[in-house]
Amino acid sequence: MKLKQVDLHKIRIPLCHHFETSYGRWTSIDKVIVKSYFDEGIVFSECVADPHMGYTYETPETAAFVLKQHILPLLWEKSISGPEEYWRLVEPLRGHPMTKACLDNAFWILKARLDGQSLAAATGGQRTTIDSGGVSVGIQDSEAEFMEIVKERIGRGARRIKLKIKPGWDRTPLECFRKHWPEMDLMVDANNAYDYHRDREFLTSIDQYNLLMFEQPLDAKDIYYHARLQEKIDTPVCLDESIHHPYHARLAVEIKACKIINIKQARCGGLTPAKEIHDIATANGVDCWCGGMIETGIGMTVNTAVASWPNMTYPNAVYANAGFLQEDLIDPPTVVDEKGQVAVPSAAGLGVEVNEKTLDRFTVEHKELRP
Ligand code: OSB
Ligand code: MG
Repeated sequence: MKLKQVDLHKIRIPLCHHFETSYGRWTSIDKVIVKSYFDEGIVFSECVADPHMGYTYETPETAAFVLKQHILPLLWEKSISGPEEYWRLVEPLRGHPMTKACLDNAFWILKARLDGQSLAAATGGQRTTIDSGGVSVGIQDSEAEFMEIVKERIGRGARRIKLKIKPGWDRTPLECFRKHWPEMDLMVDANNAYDYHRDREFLTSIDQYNLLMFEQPLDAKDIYYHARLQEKIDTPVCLDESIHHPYHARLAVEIKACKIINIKQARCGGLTPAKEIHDIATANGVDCWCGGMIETGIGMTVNTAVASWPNMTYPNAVYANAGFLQEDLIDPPTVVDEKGQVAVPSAAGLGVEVNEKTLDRFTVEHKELRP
């Protein structure tokens, strides 16, 4: 496989409704869609880093820079056997997993297409449908707005609800939710907003809410204090931001920092390292599920392949973008059926088409990179 050209489409797609986490509010998504021209054909992939610098230090701008200056110079005019060789070439470059992921995934998509396999099958997937967990419920301005949005989600068939929380917006939504839905599957994601010492009272009182998991309560740099917390609570701690390399997964399982890992292939560097993390978790009795970054259907379809892997035990952040993004870029769109499931694409390669006219309409900046 040889790369001849890479086009970077910086896109902005408005959201139908704002989305807020502990580190920022979105009214649109800003991503880089990567169009890779190989000798063997064209592949689309997505860099899911967002501009906030709150989830990670990577942004669409750093992705464009690192691809041009550091990653592509290692690849131009080289014959590369596939994703594993790509990963060996870029792994020594420090950091920037979301940027590395867009080409790791491009190599996987191309390999799957050339082998006549779906991306799911090519990466070890074993399911034809996956459980959709729906979009998470962001931080709201009031209890009334919170109730309205939760009722709407449940009305549309959500089977589990994921709430974004932060200090000052935690007991309010949790108590409100549990008063109305005492039994429903519920989980929370703090996006590292709590401090083990400062917030110990809230953190150690979490079991009373009967949650499926408490996702990334503490700092993104931390694994140790998550282990101290997990020791004190029955609610499974789920790590997201802390796990961005297989090394972190090994460390986390060894010191029992979590019972669950949210596998976001992009946060880990792409499908190659994500698969390694999945296998480390499986071997150590740690459950997984597939999270998302509010991406377009291109990134989300790669996530659908991840969600088809054997140890993905909870509903995944794979859902219909219709009604959430003003428009999506793929055809056919992702659809959730009446059982709350999404079909894993079975066609060779990514398994969906990218609508290039729509891509061009939402492109705010376009760069062509060549050797
Ligand atoms: O931490 O999981 C996260 C969205 C953007 C950035 C980070 C996260 C999220 C989500 C959304 O939680 C997951 C979803 O699409 O429901
Ligand atoms: Mg998270």
